[in-house]
Amino acid sequence: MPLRTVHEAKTERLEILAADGTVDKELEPKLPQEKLLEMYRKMFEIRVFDERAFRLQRQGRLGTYPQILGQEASQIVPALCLKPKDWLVPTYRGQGAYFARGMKLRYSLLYWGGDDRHARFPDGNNDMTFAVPVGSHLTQAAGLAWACKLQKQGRVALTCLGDGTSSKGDLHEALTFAGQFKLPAIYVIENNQWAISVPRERQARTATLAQKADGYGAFGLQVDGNDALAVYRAVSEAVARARAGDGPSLLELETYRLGHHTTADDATRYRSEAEVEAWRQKDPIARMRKYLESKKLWDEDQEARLKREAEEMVQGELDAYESTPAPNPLNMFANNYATAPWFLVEERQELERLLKLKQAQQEVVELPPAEGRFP
Ligand SMILES: Cc1ncc(C[n+]2csc(CCOP(=O)(O)OP(=O)(O)O)c2C)c(N)n1
Ligand SMILES: [Mg+2]
Repeated sequence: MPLRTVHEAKTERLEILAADGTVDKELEPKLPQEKLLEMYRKMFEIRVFDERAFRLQRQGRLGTYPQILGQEASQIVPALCLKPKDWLVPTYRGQGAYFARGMKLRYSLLYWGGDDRHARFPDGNNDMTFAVPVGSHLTQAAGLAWACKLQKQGRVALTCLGDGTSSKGDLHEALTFAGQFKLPAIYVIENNQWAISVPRERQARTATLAQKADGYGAFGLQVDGNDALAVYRAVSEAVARARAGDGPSLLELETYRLGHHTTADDATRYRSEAEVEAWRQKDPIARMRKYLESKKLWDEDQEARLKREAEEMVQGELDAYESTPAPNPLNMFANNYATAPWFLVEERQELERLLKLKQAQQEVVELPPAEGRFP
C-alpha cells in the first residue's frame, strides 16, 4: 500500500573558511575588522591560557583541568554572538565561552583550584557557573529562555553541550519544552568527537547530531566548528531567530578535542595519533590567521605582540589566582539550601569542630571567616 509522506527532513552543513584559509565568498559574513580581530585575539589568548593551565595542574598548582585545545572557535565565537544581558549556560568545558563574555580567567582558575568563590561573578553578569553533571544545565537553560520570553526584553539563553551529553534525556526534555513554547534558546553541541573514551559513532545512530532538532520543532544545522566564520554566522542567525520569536535552534559544531578529556585522562589509550594529527591540520586558529593575513589585517609583528600580551595577561590572572588566600572550607555549606537538611547541619558542625581542633594544634594557621548564607 503506497504511504503518504507526511513529513520530510534534511540537514544542512555550513562551511565558509576552509583549513587552507580560502573562503566561500557567497557565504562569507560581512563583519567589521574589529570583530574579526577580536575573534582571533580571544582564540589565541585562550589557547595560551589553556596550555598554561594544563602545566599548572601537572605542577600540582591546580586541580583537574579540562583542556579546550582545538575547540577555540566553538568556545569563543558563540559567546561573542550574545549581548551582555543574554544568558550563557556553559558546561564544565566552558572557560573559553566565559572568557569571550569578558570574564577574567582567574575565575576559571579558582573553579579548578577548588575555590567556591569562582562563582562570585561581577554584578550584572548573566552567566551560569560551570556545570559538571553532564546535561543538568540543559533544562535550566530552557527555564532561563522561558523567563526571557516572559520578560519580553528580547533576551536569549545560549547553552553548550558535548556530543556525549546529546544522548542524555535532559536534552530531550529541554528541547521538547523549548520547541513547544518557541523559546529564545540556542543549544550548541560542541561535537568534539569524543565523550571521554566513547567515540561519536557510538553516541547515536543518526548521521548527524543536528538532525535531532527536527524531532522538537527546532531549527537544526551542522557547522564546521573549527571555522570561526561559519560558527559566527550560524550562531548569530540562531540568536536573531530567537530574538524575533522564531524559537530554538540546535546547532552541531563539529570540532575536535586535541587534548585529553581532562588532566585525569590519557587519550592515547583509546585513539590513534593519526586521527589526532588529521584534526591538527584543521586547526581553527591557524585557519583564521591565514584569513586575516589574506585580508592584510595581520602580520608577523602583530602576531609577536599578541603573543607577548597574551602571556602577560595570563600571568596576571595566574598571579591573581595564586595570591587569593585559601577560602574557609565551611563555605561549601553556604548558599545551597533555604533550609538545610539535618545531615548537612551535622556535617557542618563536625567540620567546624575539626577545624577548631586543627587550629588549636596549629595544623591550620589563619582561616578567613566563612562566607555566604548558611541556612
Ligand atoms: C550525570 C553525569 N554522568 C557522568 C559524568 C561523568 N562524565 C564527565 S564528562 C563525561 C563525558 C561527556 O562527554 P561530552 O558530552 O562529549 O563532552 P566533552 O567532555 O567531550 O566536552 C562524563 C560521562 C558526569 N560528569 N555527570
Ligand atoms: Mg565530547
